[in-house]
Amino acid sequence: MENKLQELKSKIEGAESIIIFSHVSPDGDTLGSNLALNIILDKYFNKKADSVFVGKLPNMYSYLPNYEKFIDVAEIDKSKKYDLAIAVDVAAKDRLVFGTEIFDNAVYRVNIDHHKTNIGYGDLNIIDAESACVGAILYKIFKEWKLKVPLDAARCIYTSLMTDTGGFKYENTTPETFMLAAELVKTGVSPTKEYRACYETKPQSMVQFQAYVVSNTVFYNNGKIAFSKITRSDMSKFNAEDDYTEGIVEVLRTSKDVEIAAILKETKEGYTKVSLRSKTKDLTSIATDFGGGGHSFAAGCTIKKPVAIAYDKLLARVQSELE
Ligand SMILES: [Mn+2]
Repeated sequence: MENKLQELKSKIEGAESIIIFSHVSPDGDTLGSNLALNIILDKYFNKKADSVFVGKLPNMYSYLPNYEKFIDVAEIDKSKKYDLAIAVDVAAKDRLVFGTEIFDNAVYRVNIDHHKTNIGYGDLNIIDAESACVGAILYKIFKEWKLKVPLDAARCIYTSLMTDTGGFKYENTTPETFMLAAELVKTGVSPTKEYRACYETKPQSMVQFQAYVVSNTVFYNNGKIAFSKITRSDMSKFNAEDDYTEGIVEVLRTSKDVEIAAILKETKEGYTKVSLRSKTKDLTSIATDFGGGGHSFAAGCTIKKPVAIAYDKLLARVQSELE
């Protein structure tokens, strides 16, 4: 690990141009990590990196410092050759979608992640599946480099930690999680402010949309399975943005007997984007069967079939897992 961090440091120092990638359908960890790293590169290495997102940037994280600096990867010239590309929280290279080419074109590629399904697609791979979030990996790296993490970067890392642990309650919540949270709060981060900014600023239509999706839940296998689907017409009825689905699958899991919950959302292309959550079963084999990936209790995939067909296929697969 020490060698890897030395390697990363020297690549940063030697790079004239740096790009930092977040994954498609960005969450709090990939965005928080991206901005935290950017702030550190600026402050301690005097490097102005391009922080990029793929697809659509959700509104719910707009309270993060420097959020307005995020660049849509589609606006970057595909032939541009960066000296250094760093992907944060990107479980598989295809999660960069149309950013993949720019990532591949870079002179040196770094993959910093905590998904156990990550195969190590970078020239340098810093993967710690034990880590609650990528923000926590970065914090360790910064400490290793003896850098004092400033408040704005600490806030970004706090969001990584808070969102990837579901507000300090998922299975990845460990003593280290709270120790890191304590350090960040000591730096000046306000848990109340960050929580409110992240989770209690939903548009009214989002609250109503989420309630609607939850009310459509169908339970199977004596309540062990909970499925709900979302079509594009449901979305347009509520003027729903793509991030309106954030957090719904966790609500399905709150039902007493539920072991596996899934939200199936129709994409613009007519495919089906699946979010899976579980209390006890490892979901990674289900997700990888459908070309996806993730963590044991939180995984996802996109099934290239219409929702109705994907629904039946996924239900059969989930039922077989519970047998
Ligand atoms: Mn993550």
